[in-house]
Amino acid sequence: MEQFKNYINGEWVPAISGKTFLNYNPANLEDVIGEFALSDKEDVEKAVEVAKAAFEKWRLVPAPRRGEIMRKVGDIFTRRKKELARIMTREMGKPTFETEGDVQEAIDTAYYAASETRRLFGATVPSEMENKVNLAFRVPVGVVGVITAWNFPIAVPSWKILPAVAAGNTVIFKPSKDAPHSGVIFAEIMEEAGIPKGVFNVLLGKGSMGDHIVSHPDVRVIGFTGSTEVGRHIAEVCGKNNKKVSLEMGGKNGQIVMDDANLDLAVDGALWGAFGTTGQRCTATSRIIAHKDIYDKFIEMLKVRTEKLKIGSGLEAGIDMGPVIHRASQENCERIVKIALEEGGRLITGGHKMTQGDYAKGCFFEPTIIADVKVNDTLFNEEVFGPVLSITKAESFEHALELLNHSEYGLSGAIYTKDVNRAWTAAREIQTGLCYINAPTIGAEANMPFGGVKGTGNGQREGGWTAFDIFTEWKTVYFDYSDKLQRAQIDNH
Ligand code: UN1
Repeated sequence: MEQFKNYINGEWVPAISGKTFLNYNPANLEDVIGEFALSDKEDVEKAVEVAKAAFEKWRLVPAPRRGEIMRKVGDIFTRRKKELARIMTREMGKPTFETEGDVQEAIDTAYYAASETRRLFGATVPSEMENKVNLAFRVPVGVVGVITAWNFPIAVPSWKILPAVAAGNTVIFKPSKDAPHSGVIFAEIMEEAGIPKGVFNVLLGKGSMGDHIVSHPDVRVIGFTGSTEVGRHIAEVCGKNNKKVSLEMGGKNGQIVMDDANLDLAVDGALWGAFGTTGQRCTATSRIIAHKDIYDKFIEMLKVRTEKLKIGSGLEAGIDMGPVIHRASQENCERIVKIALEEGGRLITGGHKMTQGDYAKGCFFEPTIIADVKVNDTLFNEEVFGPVLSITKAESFEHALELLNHSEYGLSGAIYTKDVNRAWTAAREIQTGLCYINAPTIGAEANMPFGGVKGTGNGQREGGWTAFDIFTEWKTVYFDYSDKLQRAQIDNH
């Protein structure tokens, strides 16, 4: 069986304890991907020590030169895109056209980070005194801990790792235990691009190891994508230790379909938003809020299209939707469907685990639609992270907005309408970090701020120029060339 190691200080090393764990293909649990280093506290200590030492040199490398490495990272991802997509699909399930998109997002992020190293603008500001100039510029923070989920195993890590490294920080990356091979790939690519020893390190392992990264006093920033429960815990630990932290957590994203919408387009959007990535995106569409005048028609149109989706291993050609990530997730989909029906939901299609023939070997769940879901029902409120979509009837535009905003989360929201006034009103009123007009709730681009309000995040934004706010601090410099003592707030008043 293939063995996969940690990447620390430019070396491939087993966990200090020698322990390992296995990872499986969710489309076929008989397919074992490999044996991975199971890191623990000692491995974290070693990685932080080297990352801390490497920071002292890396922070002094001119940013545009750091950017040259980012550009090479983009070139290597481009060269390996198709090959990597198959590796990623094997370990996390989504079809290869999607994993290719995942790699493309990292390519876009790499080139963006490279170009940003020639900007990283600061400010010069007039001083209130003579012969004095005030400046503010960005400086790297130190060692950054990156902890991510498995659903975007290359793209989401790239959103954090590449701006962090480009800005002059050093990184310890803990990929998800369900996508460790992608973490290994990230290290291979950084190594080939010429990243200096210790600047980028990968520790494979489980959640308890992530805890040691979060609580280590020399890790100064945490970038996290994952569950709300874990994110809240991380925020507490970081709060106690005065660490910067960026959290990207749950979502319960809604798509409004108004009576004047282009219904074919709205169906396309719902289908892709709800069942793309098997509903396992933090941005996935999990609630449709449809105006009463098109409610029945929309449900019928969506049902017909949903039943045509081809389900199977994402490694096969022509597959629209792969498995969910593991058995527990399959059970969870089954549980939530049962509750939704008990609470009065109407099953339109799907609703079951797929257990016939080859499906039995994997973790497949039918694309599921449940209509007549009410505002206080469990399915309307609980994040599923699977292919289970609810549909709720809205009496009016105002009611649709009210329903959409009825959520503890606030990541993404969408509206389909041809009415420009309603579209702009919705863009203002929808309480989410991402808002789409006539487009699905998924599909963020690498050069724009990404993140959510309410229970989804903690006010930070990854993506685009805003990612650099997470991974830098402002340094204010007062440069006095008057050759005399000038007292602020006193001498000029
Ligand atoms: C995620 O699900 O964690 O906007 C990220 C999108 C993708 C990123 C999703 N570009 O759906």
